[in-house]
Amino acid sequence: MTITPAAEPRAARTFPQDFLFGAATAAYQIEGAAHEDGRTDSIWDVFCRVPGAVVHADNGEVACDHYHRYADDVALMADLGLQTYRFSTSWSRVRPDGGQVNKQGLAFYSKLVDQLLEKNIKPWLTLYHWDLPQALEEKGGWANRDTAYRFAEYAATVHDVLGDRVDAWTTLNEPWCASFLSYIGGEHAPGRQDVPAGLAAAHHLLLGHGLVVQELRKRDPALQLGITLNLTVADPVNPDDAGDLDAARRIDGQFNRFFLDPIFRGRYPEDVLRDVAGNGFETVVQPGDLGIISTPIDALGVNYYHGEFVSAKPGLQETTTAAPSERPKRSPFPAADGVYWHSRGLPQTAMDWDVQPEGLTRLLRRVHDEYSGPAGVAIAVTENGAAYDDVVLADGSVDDVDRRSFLTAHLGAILDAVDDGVPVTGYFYWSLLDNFEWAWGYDKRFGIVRVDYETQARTPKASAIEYSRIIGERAL
Ligand code: IFM
Repeated sequence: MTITPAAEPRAARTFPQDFLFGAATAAYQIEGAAHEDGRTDSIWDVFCRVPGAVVHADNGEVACDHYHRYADDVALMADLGLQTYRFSTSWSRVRPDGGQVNKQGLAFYSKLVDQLLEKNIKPWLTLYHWDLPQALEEKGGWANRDTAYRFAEYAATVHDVLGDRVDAWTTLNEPWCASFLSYIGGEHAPGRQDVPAGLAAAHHLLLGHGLVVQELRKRDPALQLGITLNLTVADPVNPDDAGDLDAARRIDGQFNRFFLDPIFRGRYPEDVLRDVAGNGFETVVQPGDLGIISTPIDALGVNYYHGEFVSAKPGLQETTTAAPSERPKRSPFPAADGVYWHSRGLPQTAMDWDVQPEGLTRLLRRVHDEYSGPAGVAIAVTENGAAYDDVVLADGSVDDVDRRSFLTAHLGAILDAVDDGVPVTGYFYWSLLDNFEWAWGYDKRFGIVRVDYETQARTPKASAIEYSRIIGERAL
């Protein structure tokens, strides 16, 4: 008989002492009450009415009804042990049509923040998660420079009411999506397909970010101010092929450096400027803008879902950010024409996105080494999560094994980066609740908590229970 030695007990990997565990949502995706208490149309309300723009013609009119259920939702967060909650305020609720201040809208966020604080959950507020008032879009939207100034005005209004209780302020969520995907790709609201407009939108979003940082810093130097970017690792299929290397450079340029360079270095990357030449971008950037955009911040939010594996030669799959719309598609960035996505053969989520946790470690290391580290800026992973086709068992539970392993693998990837010296201060799973997944409507479920859209019942999935355990033990 052979005796096999007992397996070594695996040493638990612990998280740094002040590491914050949280979950994230966004106003339009969960609130509902889209036309209640003075709120008026945002670009998403209008986009959802365009035939074919959103799966099943879904919209955010009711969503998760969080506007009415926020107290129960906060109680649920507390039950799970969340230490922080990332949410966004809706511009159309706070200043409907981008105009007068709406006290009822502000009162909602004030009550939400009070509930969070009562439960000892740190509010992490995002000012813009894509829901521009439609009235401002009709004046040119983000392609109009004036929108950046209106954004600073709206931010000041939110700060007037919440500044005494909220420390963590994020200006923008994923400006890449709010500009290139929305104004060039046409896949997100406002659904425009106009290259110069998309480039101008990106610059004006960044300008708005800088103006808000300056305004809030002036009001309260102790605030923790930052921005959240959707960043990626772009790898060439064949690292010895010049065309593939250039494809990876262009994707890295549009997703990462187009936003990181102006914020941390006060300039746009030369190679990307060359890529987009001929679209009037040089006339959009005015003297002094880059100084405003590079106003020092305290926190960089990194949203990571998957990497890109790209080539100059046709691959197996198209970009999976494509919304299932009938409208003609075009690359959401002028310099990405002729870039092809290939499969790495990794497991995929219901979005057809690769599950690639090691990419997060590499990304965090790179961003820390080249940008946030030298600037002394902390990094938090402000979004990371996965949609799966969840199955509800007879007893109503959801044993979402894939999401559980996605979660633990990515938390492990963060610990790998921490071990390499990257000061990661927190993690927000996307998302707390199943919710309105933009052009995909309610078809894609990212939540650790299931939402039954008929009854609005909330059921923590196995991933929520696992996350709760990890938070309690502060270890994997
Ligand atoms: O649902 C979105 C979120 O609004 C922004 N980041 C990506 C998530 C998943 O697609």
